Amino acid sequence: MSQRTLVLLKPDTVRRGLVGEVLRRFEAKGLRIVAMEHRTIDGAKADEHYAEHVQRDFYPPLRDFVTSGPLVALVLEGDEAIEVVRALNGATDGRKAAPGTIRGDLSLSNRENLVHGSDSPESAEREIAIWFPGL
Ligand code: RTP
Ligand code: MG
Repeated sequence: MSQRTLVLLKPDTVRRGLVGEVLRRFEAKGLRIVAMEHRTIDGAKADEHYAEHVQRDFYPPLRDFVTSGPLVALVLEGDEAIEVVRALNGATDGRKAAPGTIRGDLSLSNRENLVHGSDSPESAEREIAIWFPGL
């Protein structure tokens, strides 16, 4: 079933010059970019996006990180896009993510792990409305 999912290329991806490399992997897989924006977010936007994590111990440094510079937000569309993107992204911790995944190949960090992908249809709907209202 065709789905849409919200993807972030986090500030480490932009800083490290890996936007093209990461987008290439999504496009090569067959996912279509239906919206994309380069922007820097403030703390309030980070809190909205990471509503499920704002009370966690790891959130303050995560908030600093995602607001530390420009990121690229996009919506990808395709068959089972939510699960497919999370499989391409790999496990959260780049040190443990499998080789062949974006994080497994390109990240050595549990925080600076390059990408975000919605984790369910409900999350995708909520996150797309936050980042691309009206889409
Ligand atoms: P994402 O939401 O970014 O796609 O990543 P995920 O589902 O694999 O991981 P999640 O549990 O939702 O965590 C969100 C982001 O928070 C940072 N994080 N830091 N213990 C820590 O220091 C820690 N745990 C998670 C990561 O940037 C993770 O992607
Ligand atoms: Mg998550």
